[in-house]
Amino acid sequence: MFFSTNNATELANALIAALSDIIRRSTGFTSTAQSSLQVTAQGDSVIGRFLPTNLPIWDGQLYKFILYSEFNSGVDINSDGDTKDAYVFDKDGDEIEQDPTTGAIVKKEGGLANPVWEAGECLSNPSLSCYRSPNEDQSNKRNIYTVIDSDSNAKFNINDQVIEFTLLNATLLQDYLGLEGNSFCSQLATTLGFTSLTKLQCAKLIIRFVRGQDILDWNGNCVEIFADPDNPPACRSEPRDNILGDIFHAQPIQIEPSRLSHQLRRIYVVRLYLINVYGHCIQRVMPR
Ligand SMILES: [Ca+2]
Ligand SMILES: [Ca+2]
Ligand SMILES: [Ca+2]
Ligand SMILES: [Ca+2]
Repeated sequence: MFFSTNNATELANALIAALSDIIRRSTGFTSTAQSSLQVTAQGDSVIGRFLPTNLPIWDGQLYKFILYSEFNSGVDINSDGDTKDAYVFDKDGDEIEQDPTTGAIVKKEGGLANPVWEAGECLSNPSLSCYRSPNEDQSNKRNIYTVIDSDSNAKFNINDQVIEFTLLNATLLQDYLGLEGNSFCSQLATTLGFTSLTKLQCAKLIIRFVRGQDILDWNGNCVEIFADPDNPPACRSEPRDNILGDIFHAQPIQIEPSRLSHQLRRIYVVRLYLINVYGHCIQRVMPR
């Protein structure tokens, strides 16, 4: 984008046009996880995107679409004389693209794209078969892992243990949540109507939030008093409507199962770095 200006008014208009273009582009931000291996084989495509809003956390989505490679099929789909092109299709088999104005992922022929799945929806909507509960005592719980300095050498390396990011491990996790030397826990206590919270209680509330519970009652359906910080009412332990948050600072990585491994064939892993919130790497495993 280039603007030529001769006076103050034209310069002001040019700046407004440039900033408007930035805003328009930012509403359509996507990051796509595709490696060269996936492009040369017919497989899947995972696309993360977010929508900036005036809410505390921006709404993020993680879509799975179908990646189709001319190279793999040997068919020159677009009849341009080579078999080097790749396409992304939705669940209906329609080619998709991103609307340059709204940022929405749409069918090229028109209408919204129909993804194979969208991870945020799978984590929020109990009526879907892909649903995973934010409550760790449920059989269909989300599997979230992090790493602690288990050998206490003040470094994170291959010797440290992966542990589940659960209330059960709150005592081990609390020192990794950055709760000391700041007013976060006292602010959280005030927000929730408590006079104070212990560090462990504060850590447990964060763990519940990260797992996807509506601890802050963002959907506003609470009528019960939140009397005991260790026992939130159902209206605060239910899944949030928007669990993923923005994916701007995350790097979705798609790891396909080995074609030789029957046991792993039903499993794929999507890894999200929630470094914009807590500075910790969190992994999630969901069934295909
Ligand atoms: Ca072609
Ligand atoms: Ca081509
Ligand atoms: Ca260590
Ligand atoms: Ca609620």
